[in-house]
Amino acid sequence: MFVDQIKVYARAGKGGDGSMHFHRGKFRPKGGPDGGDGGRGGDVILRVDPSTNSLRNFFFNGKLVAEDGNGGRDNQKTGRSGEDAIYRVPPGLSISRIVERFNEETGEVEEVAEPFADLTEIGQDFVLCKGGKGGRGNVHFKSSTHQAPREFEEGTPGEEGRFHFELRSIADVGLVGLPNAGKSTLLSRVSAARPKIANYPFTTLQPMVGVIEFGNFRRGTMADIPGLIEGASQNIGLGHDFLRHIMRCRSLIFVVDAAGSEGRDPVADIETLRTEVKLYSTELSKRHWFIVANKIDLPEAAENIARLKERFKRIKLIAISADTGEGIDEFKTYLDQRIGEMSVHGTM
Ligand SMILES: Nc1nc2c(ncn2[C@@H]2O[C@H](COP(=O)(O)OP(=O)(O)OP(=O)(O)O)[C@@H](O)[C@H]2O)c(=O)[nH]1
Ligand SMILES: [Mg+2]
Repeated sequence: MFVDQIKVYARAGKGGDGSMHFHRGKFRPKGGPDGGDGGRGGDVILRVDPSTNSLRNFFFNGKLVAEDGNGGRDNQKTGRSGEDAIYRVPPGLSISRIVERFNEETGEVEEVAEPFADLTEIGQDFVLCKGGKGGRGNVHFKSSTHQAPREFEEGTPGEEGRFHFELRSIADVGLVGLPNAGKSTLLSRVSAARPKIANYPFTTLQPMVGVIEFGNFRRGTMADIPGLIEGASQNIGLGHDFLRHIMRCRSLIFVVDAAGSEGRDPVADIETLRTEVKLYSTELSKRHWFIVANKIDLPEAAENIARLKERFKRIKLIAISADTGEGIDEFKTYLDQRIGEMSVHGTM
């Protein structure tokens, strides 16, 4: 299951109370105050980590709680601090705080989601809820006229709240294909992105997103994703990592080497890719997709394209050469139109 939005409750640790204590030595039964301070409460921290790519860790419980600080101790010792609770979240997490607000028109209290933070920077630590401060012990309340203070402070509560987590998509379209199909070449052809291109499999190991300008201020985003191989849905060839990136694309382009280089069969290639996507997630397999038949500059392509059209009759197919630029105008026109429809309907 792919969880891309969820409500959570988070509470940071309470600060420990200050201590009320008087020193008791062997020969000084009534010593001065020596109650130490309480320790601070732990923070609830979100750590942006690209190796996680869903919110499913939060799904079963939905509670993010950090440890309370310990109370102060005698001999002016500070209580132990509560431990921070660190949760790993995927990049692109958008957080709103759920607050209650009085609606003057309806006269009712209603819940609204206020934008709170967008976490995009990899490795970033974001304090969602700050831990409470430890209270001061009675040693701090001593003065020349007040030798035996019984005052101490309580620790302050940690911040708490309810939040809405939502995982934003990384791109309008994602390029899905076997290694060497020409995905990176296509991205570099239509955007300013400069992914590495080479004649060996798994050249691309991290997704890269490029912006495509369609003119008239219209633009779209396209993600180049590492190649999938047979068995990807069982994590062969790092398949799970790559499929998780594909999950974050609103629609998919299946890129195939139409020339069938190295003895490949483009029809079988698309079938393999569709199978892997479906095995990984039925939701993903229902997303809008179309085929880009690449490498039409090579003579073997024509016959294969006829076979592809025959096998995938109802699927849009655009034939291109990412290398020479042939067919790229048609590709961009179609993509512009699809992305436009997507923003109207919310989905393709
Ligand atoms: N003849 C021809 N070669 C192409 C075309 N597009 C890409 N290639 C070549 O195919 C090889 C693979 O291209 P890439 O763009 O790196 O392929 P990729 O799909 O990104 O591969 P991975 O990152 O390994 O998944 C390179 O040698 C490209 O020059 C094309 O339209 N025609
Ligand atoms: Mg590549």
